[in-house]
Amino acid sequence: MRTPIIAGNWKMFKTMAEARAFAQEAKAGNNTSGVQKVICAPFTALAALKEELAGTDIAIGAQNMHFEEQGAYTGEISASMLKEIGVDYVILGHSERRQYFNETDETVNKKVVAALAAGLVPIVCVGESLEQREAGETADVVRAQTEGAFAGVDAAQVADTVIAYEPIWAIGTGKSSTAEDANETIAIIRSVIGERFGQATAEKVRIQYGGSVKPENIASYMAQPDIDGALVGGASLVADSYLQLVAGAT
Ligand code: G2H
Repeated sequence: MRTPIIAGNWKMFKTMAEARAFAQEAKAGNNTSGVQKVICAPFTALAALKEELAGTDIAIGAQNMHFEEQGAYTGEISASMLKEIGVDYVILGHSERRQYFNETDETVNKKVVAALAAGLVPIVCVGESLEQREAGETADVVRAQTEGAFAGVDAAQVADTVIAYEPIWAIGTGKSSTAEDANETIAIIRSVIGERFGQATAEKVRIQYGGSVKPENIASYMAQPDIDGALVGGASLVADSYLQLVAGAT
């Protein structure tokens, strides 16, 4: 059995003070077990969030990192810098980064390799655009992104990563994919992992759905056999809402 994982993706929201306030509320109401909880915050809020969440089972994650260990890369952050402040997860290849910051399957792959080498768990995002979906290309797109992201990675390491299937047309739009459609694509991603890395890896790797997930619809996704949790943007910004999502994942 795979432990469900509910990861908040705060994107470019919340100051350090706001992150502390969230953490205090989340800590006070955190009474669901059996779900892995992660908050992926902006870099500037990570240390404060870690401090506030010390002693809880809520882990912290970053939303990006550079693939090099160090160097003349102005404005960038490395995996070991994240690890040093207690970060355990890192979102890689989110569609917003692919769209606005020129991330490619190749850079995502380099980041996956670097994150794993530093002991971070990558949350690798894949997903098709509306145009690709309408052209019937969903399976090909998620296959290429999945194979690209994990090229050259050991099966044992792939098994411990998290994949987030986020159809681009469902992100922040209020238009969520139906649970059945999301499950169908997630099953394709799982079969790609199986072909490349073996059945045991496919059964172990956790695959989340992401895109307009809310407390009201989380249960429908969790009822699907291949969906192991959610990567949640907007609805993860309020502590009570995040905790409802966690409760809905059990
Ligand atoms: C998709 C998701 C979080 P939202 O990007 O990764 O955001 O839940 O706001 O659609």
